[in-house]
Amino acid sequence: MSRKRSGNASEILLPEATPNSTTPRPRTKRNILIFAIISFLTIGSILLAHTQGHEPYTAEDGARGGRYLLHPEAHVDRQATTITLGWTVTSGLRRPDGVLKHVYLINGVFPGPTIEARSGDRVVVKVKNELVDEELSLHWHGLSMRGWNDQDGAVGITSSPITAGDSFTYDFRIEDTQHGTFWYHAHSAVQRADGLFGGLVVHKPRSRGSSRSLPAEHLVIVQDWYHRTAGEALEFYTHLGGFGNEPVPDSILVNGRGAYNCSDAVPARPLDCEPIDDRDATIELDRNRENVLRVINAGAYAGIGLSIENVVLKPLAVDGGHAVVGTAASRVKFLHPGERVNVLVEPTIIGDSHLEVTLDSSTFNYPNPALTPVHHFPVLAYGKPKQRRAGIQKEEMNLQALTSSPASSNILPSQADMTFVLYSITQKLARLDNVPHGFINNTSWRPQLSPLITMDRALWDKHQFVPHIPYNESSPKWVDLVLNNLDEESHPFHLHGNDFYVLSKYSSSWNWGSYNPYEQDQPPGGSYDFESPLKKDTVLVPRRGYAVLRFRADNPGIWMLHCHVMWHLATGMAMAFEVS
Ligand SMILES: *[C@@H]1O[C@H](CO)[C@@H](O)[C@H](O)[C@H]1NC(C)=O
Ligand SMILES: *[C@@H]1O[C@H](CO)[C@@H](O)[C@H](O)[C@H]1NC(C)=O
Ligand SMILES: *[C@@H]1O[C@H](CO)[C@@H](O)[C@H](O)[C@H]1NC(C)=O
Ligand SMILES: *[C@@H]1O[C@H](CO)[C@@H](O)[C@H](O)[C@H]1NC(C)=O
Ligand SMILES: [Cu+2]
Repeated sequence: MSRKRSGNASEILLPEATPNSTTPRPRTKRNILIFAIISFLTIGSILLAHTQGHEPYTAEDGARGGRYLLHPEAHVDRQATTITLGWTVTSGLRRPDGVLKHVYLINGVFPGPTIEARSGDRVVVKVKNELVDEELSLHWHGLSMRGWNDQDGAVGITSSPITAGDSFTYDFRIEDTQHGTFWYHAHSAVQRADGLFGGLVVHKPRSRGSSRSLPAEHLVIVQDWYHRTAGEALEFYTHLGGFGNEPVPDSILVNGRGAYNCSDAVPARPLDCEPIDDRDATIELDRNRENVLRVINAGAYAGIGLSIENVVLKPLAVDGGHAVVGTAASRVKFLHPGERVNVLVEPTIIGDSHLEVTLDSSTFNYPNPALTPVHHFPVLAYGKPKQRRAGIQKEEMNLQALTSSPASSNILPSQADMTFVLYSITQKLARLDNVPHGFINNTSWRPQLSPLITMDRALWDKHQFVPHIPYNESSPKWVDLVLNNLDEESHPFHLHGNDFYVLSKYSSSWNWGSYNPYEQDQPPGGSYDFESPLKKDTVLVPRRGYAVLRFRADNPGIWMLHCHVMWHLATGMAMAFEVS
């Protein structure tokens, strides 16, 4: 490993054999490149200044086109360390897909810098809020935050937002047992949907002397994208004519970049749009190695499907690195907001190709003529082809039907110690001015002024639904959540601070499909899966149905459970559990 200082990282990002590196670059591209290099060096020096002599184990790849090549080699063989970062949050006008929009920037980049770490690292991020009149808070999605509940970033639950002009230093340790694809994002207002997020990859340490070969790892952050601000989109959902119909996105971004066809704009909503005619590769496959994509759905609303022309994708792991069984398929779908999947690209014999990203438009409640729900992103391959073309493969892989690798569930007891039955629904009630609100057990969440962890339970207001789970260090409780969904649409629910096993999922075609184990002898979805339940932190709870989630309440704190659709979270589909 010849990588000594952050400046060298740029070399890693520019593989020597980039296929079209001999073709002259058009002026705009060169300017972008120069800008990119300058930003890279600037950020690099900021990082250096903050690392107190440590090598900064981060990839500031945001500045290098759409490619987020990861660096497992810089993390898997080293000791755990402290990663110290300094971030300044601002907002600015950008054209992620050609359409001008105000987006959030961290150290000048959108999406925010990628954090790469290994299990056991301590992460210290000093965040300076330089937004005008806007508070913010960051959440570390999927990390257990064991012992660091107050760093979880959930405004109103665990954290006070950082007010404009102020700074806050997040400080937490990644557990030795955690590795996988994570991300961080704003957990304040609706800022996540305007780009206040970034990737967080925790590499699994390689045992001493191990020669386990490392794949080329590519971070692929996929999201739906709105040309209006998230605030305006929320207004549309709650008041302006949308009235209960979730705003339908306009575009698709991968790693913060897209290419909107300006002639798709509709007269009703004119856009400041400049065609993007020259795009760098989103992914550069290395033909000499295995290639793994770490895919995150960082979007606000839509599920996403993925394919790469001429290759098949084999799911390896979901969410926080939990291994899955899945055959390779030409297309994988659908990954919902908050979910992650690692896929192996087989084979890599291809020449130049493209990544096709599809939005799950089946959930859209009205047509958006401005949206083309399928976008293509350039994929290049370099190096001598070694791998053979794979045999006949499945056409499509349903990510929602994956199962875990066997033996992952040996520790599951046949019965939980506690069972919570929950009902979630979106309603427009006259007493709430017919504005859609999300409810869980008749409670619509709203952040309280002070975070719950700082207040006596008696002072929590009526918007807080927070069942208590007694914590006993020597015998923590196994808890079942029977999460019923009374809506016509599915909701991707995320539990902070805990992974859970998905014991059952069910959707009814004729009734509400609910399950209450206290009233029904048999679950309508059949018996629970104890053999190979998926372990996750974000799960799609099917429409008119339910999911049964089992977790071990061994992590004291107040942990939020909420729908990860931005519009549903913002209108109250959230609650929490107090483990104490
Ligand atoms: C953009 O859309 C127009 C109208 O549908 C079409 O004619 C044109 O080919 C598209 N441009 C690109 C670059 O796809
Ligand atoms: C939620 O509401 C249902 C129905 O009223 C009730 O059976 C259940 O116990 C409630 N759950 C909790 C955790 O209070
Ligand atoms: C739900 O909550 C509202 C107000 O908080 C209350 O008026 C209503 O009676 C509750 N409904 C049920 C079924 O508990
Ligand atoms: C905690 O669990 C242990 C082991 O089951 C038990 O002996 C002990 O009494 C429990 N403590 C409390 C406070 O309940
Ligand atoms: Cu939802």
